[in-house]
Amino acid sequence: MKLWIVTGGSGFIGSNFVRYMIKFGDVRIVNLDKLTYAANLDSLKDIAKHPYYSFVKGDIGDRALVTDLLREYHPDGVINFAAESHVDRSIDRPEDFIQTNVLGTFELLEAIRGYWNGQKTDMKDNFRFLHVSTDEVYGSLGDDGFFTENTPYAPNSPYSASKAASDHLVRAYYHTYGLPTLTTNCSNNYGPFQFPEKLIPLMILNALDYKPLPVYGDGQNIRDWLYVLDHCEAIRTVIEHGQLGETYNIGGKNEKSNLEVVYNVCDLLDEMYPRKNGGSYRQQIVFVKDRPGHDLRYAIDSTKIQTLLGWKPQETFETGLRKTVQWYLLNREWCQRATDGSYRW
Ligand code: NAD
Ligand code: TDX
Repeated sequence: MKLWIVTGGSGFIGSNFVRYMIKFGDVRIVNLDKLTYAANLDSLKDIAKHPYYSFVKGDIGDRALVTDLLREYHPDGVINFAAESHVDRSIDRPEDFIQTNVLGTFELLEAIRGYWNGQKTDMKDNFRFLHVSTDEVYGSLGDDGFFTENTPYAPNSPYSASKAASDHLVRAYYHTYGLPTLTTNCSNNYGPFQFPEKLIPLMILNALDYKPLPVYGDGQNIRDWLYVLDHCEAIRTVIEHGQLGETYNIGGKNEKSNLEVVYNVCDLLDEMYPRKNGGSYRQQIVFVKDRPGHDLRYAIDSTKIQTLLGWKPQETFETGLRKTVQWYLLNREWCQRATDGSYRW
C-alpha cells in the first residue's frame, strides 16, 4: 500500500483530498499541518482515528522535522497543499505569504532533495513530489482567451507572486537536481469545509446572519469555478499518471462573474432557507471598494489533463453550488467553530 505525506491537509482542499483518498481506500496519509487560522481539525474529525491516517503538527519550513518524517515514513510521495491562500490577506500583510509559500516551499524541497538523494534507485524512480498551485500565477485575462500551461507567468498580488515563486523553485528542482516533481495550476475551488473568508462561504454565512453581502467593485470580475472534489480527483490522477517535470492546468469551464455567483447563492438560499421576514437575500448585496490590483478574469484551458490523463470534472457549477449551499446549511456548528476567535487580523 502506498503512503503519501500531505502538507496542509487540515485546510479546505487538503482536508477534502485526505478524506477522498482515505475513502478511496488504497493509500496511507500522513498530514503535516501547521494549523494556522485557516486549518480546522474538525474538518477531518470523521477519519481522525482511521488506521490509514496520521496527523503531525508542524511547519513545511522546518527542514529537520520534514527530514525526520521522511526517514520515519519513507513515503511514496509528498503532496504540497500547505500555503497562505487568501489574496486579501496577502495585500494587508504579505510577510506570511513569503514565509510559507516561498521560504517554506524551499525548505520542504531541500528536505525532500536531501532524503531522496540518499535512496536506492527504484525508490528514487517511483517517488513523486506534487506541488499544488493556482491559475492566479498567470495574471489576468481580458474578455477572451484561456490560460494554458504555456501562458507566461504574470502574477499581480503578493499571494500569486509567492505561489509563482514556489512554482519556479519546483521547476528548478526538477531541471537542476532531477527531483521527480509535478505541478498543478487550478482555478477557484468551492465546496464543503472552505473557510468563510472566501467569496462563496462568506456570502452564504453573511446571508444567513442577515449581514451585508460585500461585492467588490462592480461585481463583473470573472472567476472559473471548480468543485473541490473534482480538483481532488485531478490531483490523484496527476500524481499517479502525470509525466515528471510537467505542469497541468485544472479547471471546469465554469466562468461566472462574481455578481452572478452571489445571485446564484442568494437564489439557492431563497429556495432552501427563505428569509424569515420575506424578500430575497439579494437585497443584502452591497457594492464595496474594489480589491487593489483586482484581476479581471481567470479562465482555464484544461485540455492537457483531459486528453493526456483522461480527467474530467463531474460537477457543473449548478450541481456543485447546490451541494455546497446544502452543506453549509447542515453544518452550522463547523462554521461557528471555524469563525470563533479572530480569523481576521
Ligand atoms: P487553506 O488556506 O484552506 O489551507 C491551507 C492549509 O495549509 C491550512 O491547513 C494551514 O494550516 C496549512 N499551512 C499554512 N502554512 C503552513 C506551513 N507553513 N506549514 C504547514 N502547513 C501550513 O488553503 P486551500 O484553499 O485549501 O488551498 C490549498 C492549496 O491549493 C494552496 O497551496 C493554494 O494556493 C492552492 N489553491 C487553492 C485554490 C482555491 O480556490 N482555494 C485554487 C487553486 C490552488
Ligand atoms: O467579500 C468578497 N467580495 C468579493 O467580491 C470576497 C471575499 C471576494 N470577492 C471577489 C474577489 C474575487 O474576484 O470574489 C472573487 C473571489 O474571491 P476569493 O474567494 O477571495 O478568491 P480569489 O481571490 O479569486 O482566489 C481564490 O482562487 C484562487 C483562492 O483564494 C486562491 O487561494 C486560489 O489560488
